[in-house]
Amino acid sequence: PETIYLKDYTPFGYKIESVHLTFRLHPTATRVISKIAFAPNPEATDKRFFLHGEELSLISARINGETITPRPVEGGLEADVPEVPFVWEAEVEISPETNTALEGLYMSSGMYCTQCEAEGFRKITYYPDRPDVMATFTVRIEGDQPVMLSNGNPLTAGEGFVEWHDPWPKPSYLFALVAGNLVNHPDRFTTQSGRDVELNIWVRPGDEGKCAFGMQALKDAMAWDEKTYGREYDLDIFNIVAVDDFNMGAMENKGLNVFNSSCVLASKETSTDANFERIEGIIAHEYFHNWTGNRITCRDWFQLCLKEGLTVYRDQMFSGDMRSHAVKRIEEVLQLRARQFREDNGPLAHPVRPESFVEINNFYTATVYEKGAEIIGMLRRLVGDEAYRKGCDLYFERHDGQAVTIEDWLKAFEDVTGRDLAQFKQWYSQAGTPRLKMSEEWNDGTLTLTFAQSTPPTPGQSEKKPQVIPIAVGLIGPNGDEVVPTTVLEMTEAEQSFTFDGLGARPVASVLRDFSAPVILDRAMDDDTRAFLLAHDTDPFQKWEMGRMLTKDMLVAMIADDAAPAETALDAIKTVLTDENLDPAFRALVLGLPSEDDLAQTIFDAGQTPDPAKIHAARKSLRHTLAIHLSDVFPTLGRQLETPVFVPDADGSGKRALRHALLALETLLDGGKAARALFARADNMSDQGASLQALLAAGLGQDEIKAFEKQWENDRLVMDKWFMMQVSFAAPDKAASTALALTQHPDFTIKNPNRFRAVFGALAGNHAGFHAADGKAYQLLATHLIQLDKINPQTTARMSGAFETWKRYDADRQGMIRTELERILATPDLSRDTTEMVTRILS
Ligand code: BAL
Ligand code: ZN
Repeated sequence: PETIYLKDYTPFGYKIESVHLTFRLHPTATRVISKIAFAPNPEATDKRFFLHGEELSLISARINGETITPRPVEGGLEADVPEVPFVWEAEVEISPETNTALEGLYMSSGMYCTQCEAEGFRKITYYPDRPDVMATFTVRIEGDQPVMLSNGNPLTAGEGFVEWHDPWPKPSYLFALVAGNLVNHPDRFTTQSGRDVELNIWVRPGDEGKCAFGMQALKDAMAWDEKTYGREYDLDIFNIVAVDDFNMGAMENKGLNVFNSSCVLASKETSTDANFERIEGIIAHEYFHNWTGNRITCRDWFQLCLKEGLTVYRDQMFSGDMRSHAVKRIEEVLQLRARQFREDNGPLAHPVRPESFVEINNFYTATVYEKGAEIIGMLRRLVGDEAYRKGCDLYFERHDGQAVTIEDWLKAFEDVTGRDLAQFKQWYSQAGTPRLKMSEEWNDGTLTLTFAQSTPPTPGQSEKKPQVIPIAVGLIGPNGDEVVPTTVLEMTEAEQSFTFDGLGARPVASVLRDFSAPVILDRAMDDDTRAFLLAHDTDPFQKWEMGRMLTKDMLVAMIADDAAPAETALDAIKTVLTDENLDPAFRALVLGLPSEDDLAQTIFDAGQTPDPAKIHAARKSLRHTLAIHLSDVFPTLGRQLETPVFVPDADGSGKRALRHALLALETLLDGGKAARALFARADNMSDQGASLQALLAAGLGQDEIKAFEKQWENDRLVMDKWFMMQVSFAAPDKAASTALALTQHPDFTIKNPNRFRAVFGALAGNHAGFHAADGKAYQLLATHLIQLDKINPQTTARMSGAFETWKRYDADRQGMIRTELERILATPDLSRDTTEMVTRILS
């Protein structure tokens, strides 16, 4: 397959004044009639008239009313066109019902829907399907579906047809169409300038009762963007639709956001606290794209982080404002380390702005999204809050209606601050996680902190340059008081020292507060110092980090030489756990142990080969020790944390998170008594799910699993949890057989991405089970990836990332994984998506 390079970018030879589309809906023979007004683009030198098109049957084509015969070429067609403005018309036929890739126009549970980002529009009609071609769209939908939606505002409607007009120029990837038997949950929002906006969440009949939470999140997000960024909504209507079969979480199509139903439908009976939090964040994320992505879009797909990193950063800040910044930041770092650091450490490492790709769908990654968001956070830290807002304002003012680049984004901040951001820009081009080695020196009232930065080689980048690293530091005196509040040290050299003088007694430095940069800090520190910071640090992230380091070191020692858990660490955790001044959500995070995958990476980074079985056993043993160590506080704490009425807010979810963490430990000691009792009386999915998971994690819960299935057999989203939990909590030697048995269940289908991920995402996430020595899990996943590739290449490629860490493990496991990867690669007609991913993983 062809590789596309950032350096080869050239503008399209034609601009589009307007697009008219007519859809005559039919499950296997939808007609799409396009009428597009083109004009030569004076800024372009390449005048080749090439339109993308895939899996289309061309019925007819005309230029200025004259029938023509375009030349079919790889990926589309070419035609000879006038050197003056002209009108292109085409009629094509497509088959939504047989489109299982879920890109372009497809059907999900009898409903027509679209997914065009990144390059799905070319499966709908012939078009310059690239983000730098922006146009206004008018769409007519003809069909007998009760509800037929597209982007923009409704224009007219009549018997068997509707028309929509979107006045805002947009690229084709933001096009959307939905038609089906849908019901709406309506509401309204008045913008700060007084525009009255109709809001709807559209769902399948029966799901109406699961929309209220999402609607509130939408209104909160709309108000937040006005207040925080001065950004207002710009159409008369905003529609959200829930779709069962969807590759991504959701999609920000202009005025018509399409959501994976798992990311919008919420009710206390069916959704956990984590679901509620995620739904709130994703609704906000898609809404925020209206400005960061839609009004200002990307020049080309290499600039994906321009909209995604920024929009993730915006949704993170929104969630922090809605809930707790401290808790949210810890959750963000957990995710970043689990997904992005893992990616950055292996064969799939790539810059936040990649320089080449084969299939752009393979670059919707944690690096582009989450590391992209970290870059925005660092920029803000470096320029300050006020300049950040001014820079954003200038960016919106300067580039509204344009398709732009990272350079344009950074230039706004250079112009506002007078700073040179050339070195900072390396964060976009240099892959890999920087290591920051710190040493300290105390001399007569002066503390000197010396940092050395280095970034390991990544594919295609052997040499790395020093980056700009904002290091937030505070100092804590020996009595536990903060003697120097947070200050941001700006590191720009390979090695650099910073001094703090005029200090009375030697303080303890709290370094990388709020996780001020996405780096790995390497700092020698004993358990007592960590316990001291865990008790006294004013920075919640660092406070948590100290607990995390204590437990991680304890686990690594247990794995390496069967060491007994350290009392200092156990006591320090217990002190935090019982500190009523601390937020229960925070305490729950301190109680959470590093994942087995995280431990495997840590052991590998230390130059050893991780043994998945040993890691699993050590973690299990520590959980048991912790349970005993904390058993005397279970009853009191349990009572304090009761939430008689379920409210999915920060307070309620925090209390439940801690109660559930304690329950999981208690279940290791009481034979499942407390968990069964909670399962029996639970009136919400958080309690029901957590009690079931506690039982499964203790090797119990078989009756409850059956009861759960009976209760929820008709709810697809809850059944996804049922599939997932059994695989996630299966014992290492049973994970593959459990997954295999579940694929035989009548409700298992590989066509639904949520269901496939429920089983195989869980298998890949069950570290000891996935890496069981017999290699059965590797084989099972590979076999299903080969099957899925024929149906849905995008999800197949994404899931193949389960193998990205293969070089961490011993020769036997590496050999077995290599065999499976080569088996996938040898599959005839393997998709471009999967071919690229597996090739990169193997390289
Ligand atoms: N643009 C793809 C889905 C999302 O990031 O919002
Ligand atoms: Zn996004």
